Amino acid sequence: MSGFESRIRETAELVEIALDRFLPQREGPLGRVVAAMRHGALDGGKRLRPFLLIASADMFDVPRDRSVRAGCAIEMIHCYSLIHDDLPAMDDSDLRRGRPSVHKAYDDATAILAGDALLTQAFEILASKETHPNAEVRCRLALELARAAGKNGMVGGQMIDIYAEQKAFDLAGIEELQRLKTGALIRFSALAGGVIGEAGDEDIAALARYSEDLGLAFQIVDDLLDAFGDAEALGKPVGQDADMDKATFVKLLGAGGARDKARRLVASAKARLERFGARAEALKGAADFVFAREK
Ligand code: GRG
Repeated sequence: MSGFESRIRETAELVEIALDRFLPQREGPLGRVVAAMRHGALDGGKRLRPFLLIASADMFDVPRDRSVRAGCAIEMIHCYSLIHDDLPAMDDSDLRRGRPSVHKAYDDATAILAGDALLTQAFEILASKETHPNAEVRCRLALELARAAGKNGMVGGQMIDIYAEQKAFDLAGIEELQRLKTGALIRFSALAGGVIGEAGDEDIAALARYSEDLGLAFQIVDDLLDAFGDAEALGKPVGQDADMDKATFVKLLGAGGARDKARRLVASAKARLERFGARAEALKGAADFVFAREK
């Protein structure tokens, strides 16, 4: 296992333990929504977003107990989006992370509520004193996450995406859609490490530029995996974009063109970190990981 792989695995384990504590099992009807939240959030995924947040916070010597809490908040938002995206009213997907999606394991109403509860708990975590003693920092984290997840971020991107299924988009249109749908949470993740580390504006701006390139590269690789990846490794169906004749980077640029663009973006993302020197090794490793990933 490479140094980077063991590092991302180590943070994934910290996040898993913390998520498990944030979601203690309950008895009775409440227990059902908690069980569905646990199904959607525990034991799965690469935990890339918390990794970015924690690695970025590490550069500013943030105590891990704080950055792991913020990492759980962003992962809860991500998991809520996956639970809702899998619903029959959206992507209608039966499989997620190699397991039945939440509405398949439970039912649609429970899946909607589990997603809603993860979304709200993320803000509860960010607003809690244990995440940061400075109320201004907590407030900025909540503000940035609300902007990234809401109508001018992920939700807006999802809305455009649903519409784009019926309409041909050009490259600029796809980039804008993906900047919102996938990019906004990835951008928040890296930037939030700087916020929780009370970094200066220039450092936070550099993290934002890094994560904007990274988010786009991530999505291009996601399109390549949907076109050419292995469903078993991915733990979800493949070929859905082509089945729906969706405009994707692969459709617009061809496989080679899409891969070249992702490679250029990863190089650019890493160059954005120069000001941090050796402190940025983990974030640079994350950029290489995004390019090389097979799931
Ligand atoms: C329902 C409001 C709402 C939004 C949904 C992000 C999203 C918007 C839908 C997910 C659909 C999708 C597959 C998008 C492509 C990029 C993406 C987010 C992939 C999944 O993220 P990974 O690869 O997943 O980080 P893991 O399982 O590793 O956490």
